[in-house]
Amino acid sequence: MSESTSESRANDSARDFDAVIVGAGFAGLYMLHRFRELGMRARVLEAADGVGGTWYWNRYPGARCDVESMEYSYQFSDELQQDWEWTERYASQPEILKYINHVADRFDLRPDIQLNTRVRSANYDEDATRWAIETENEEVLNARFCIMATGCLSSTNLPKFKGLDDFKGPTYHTGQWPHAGVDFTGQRVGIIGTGSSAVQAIPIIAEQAAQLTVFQRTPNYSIPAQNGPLPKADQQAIKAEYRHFRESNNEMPFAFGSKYHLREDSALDSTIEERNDEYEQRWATGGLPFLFAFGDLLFNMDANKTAGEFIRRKIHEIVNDKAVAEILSPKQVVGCKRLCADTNYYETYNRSNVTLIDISEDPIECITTEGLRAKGQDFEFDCIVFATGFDAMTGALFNIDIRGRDKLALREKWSAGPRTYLGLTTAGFPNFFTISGPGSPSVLTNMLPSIEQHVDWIAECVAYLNDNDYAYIEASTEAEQGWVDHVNSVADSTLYPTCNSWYLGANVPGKPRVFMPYVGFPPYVEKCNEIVANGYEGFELGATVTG
Ligand code: FAD
Ligand code: N01
Repeated sequence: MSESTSESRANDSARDFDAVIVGAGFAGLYMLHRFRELGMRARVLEAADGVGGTWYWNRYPGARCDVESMEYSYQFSDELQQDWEWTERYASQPEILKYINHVADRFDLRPDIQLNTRVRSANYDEDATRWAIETENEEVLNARFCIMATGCLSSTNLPKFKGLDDFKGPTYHTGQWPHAGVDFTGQRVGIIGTGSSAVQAIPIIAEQAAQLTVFQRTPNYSIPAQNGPLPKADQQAIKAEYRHFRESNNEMPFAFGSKYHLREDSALDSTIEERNDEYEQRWATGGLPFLFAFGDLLFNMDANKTAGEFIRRKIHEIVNDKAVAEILSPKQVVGCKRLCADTNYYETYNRSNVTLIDISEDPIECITTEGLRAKGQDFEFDCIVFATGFDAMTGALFNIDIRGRDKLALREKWSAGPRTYLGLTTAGFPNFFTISGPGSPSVLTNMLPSIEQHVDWIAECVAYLNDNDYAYIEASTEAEQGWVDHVNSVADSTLYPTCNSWYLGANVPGKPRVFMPYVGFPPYVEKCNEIVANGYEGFELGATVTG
């Protein structure tokens, strides 16, 4: 055998894996850990130069989670959850990033994580029943399983504003924030967008900047987070019964908040006074459990209107200028766009250095060398912040040229909207899994338990294939069609599809209007388990070719 052949064989085996996992956020790290436990050889490929995913990229001022830290954390390891100490009710981005790095070290994951590696394509070879995953560094890795842990909110949406490149100052996207941070002191800053990222960033930028101008297309409902230090005693009390606490949260519709009362009655069955008392209490408690105030807020338009009226009244109480308060007052269904949780968001509009520009009727005309032009007026800035969100749920997947059987491209298959079975698999793509993919509860839940549930399901499925000598698993077209119909019909029974949200792809021009996540975490988990109990109902299991 020539030296070069043996060398290339050695390289081949170095590039042969049981699984390639794309993405080193919460999902990719835990998936790697589970493959290791199965005694399988897995490699994580990550575009960034560090682990953390969302929490690596989104370093804008004020970035933090709005699911409480004792809940927005892994539960797979009791030692980990007992050891780790959170400092605030809602953890900040630096603290979450520190936690993820701790997990990577604690479970010795780094040797199997390849950073600075963006995946360009993934092609299924039917004869070999293997995936070839190609990176932008021209490297090809082969694997039996291809797992996309690429994130629901990882592909940034930068609208194609005319003259985008003309601006002479720096521009920043909240989802790709410079690691060194940005000092806005004395600067004239323009910010576009008023979603969750902007709602967190605006109060802090306003404290630094000489002048902050906010361009708002659609106002969002925001509830005060009521963040603060997490008392040690509270943390200890949860740790003393962590398993029970996790179990109760996993029974909640959004996989969090079991310590807050989830009312089941209709908002319309209470008197106006009772209702307002309830909303007042929820406002004082803070954050997303506001939506637990009544059982029908996301199902009954009249019930939802009562919550909308309450929040609008609050905005008018907080914001001194009536005209500004009116512009900030959303008209859509509460919760239909993701509810925000803030610290001093509405209060910030009382500052003399903050100006709100309503662009709901007049879109931004163009970016100019000095700033931007909107409503026939030229605005001058030292820098511009784009808080314009993400091409959610499908964006990161479509950035990769993924091809299954017969070279079918995922982009083509999903051109009219994503089609999955359980949000985990898609017909025509054997041994290909998406963690928190479209058609799963994902972004409608506390994503940590959703991610762990997906990873555990995939790991158990892989173990089942191994134990029973199956070469591959693939969703059937019929099962997939049934699931897509079910996802749509559940969504249509709610108020979610009534406004232009990123859940529907409405924030990205040209994206098909399809409600992508699945509403209902506990029934979903039951369904996943039932499918397994029925011998992977709805899947085709391919037998191994022996010899
Ligand atoms: P990500 O963390 O998005 O990781 C995906 C990784 O894949 C990224 O590192 C990316 O670089 C990598 N990747 C993508 N494409 C490629 C490619 N082609 N090649 C190589 N690598 C690639 N959820 C909650 O439940 N509660 C919260 O409070 C909350 N707050 C959030 C705040 C912000 C600012 C944002 C943006 C999201 C928030 N989320 C929250 C959702 C959050 O995305 C998830 O909770 C979770 O972090 C997702 O983890 P993940 O591993 O699935 O994906
Ligand atoms: O993005 P968004 P985000 N011209 O899509 C506007 C999670 N998250 O980064 O509403 C002008 O919500 C757009 O306007 P409109 C959370 O799941 C969580 O803020 O489309 N404006 C909107 O105001 C969240 O939902 C936290 O009319 C344009 C804004 O940009 C998700 O990530 C924190 C425009 C984008 O808002 C995304 O949040 C941060 C245009 N052409 C993020 N295009 C927590 O607190 C878009 N906009 C946990």
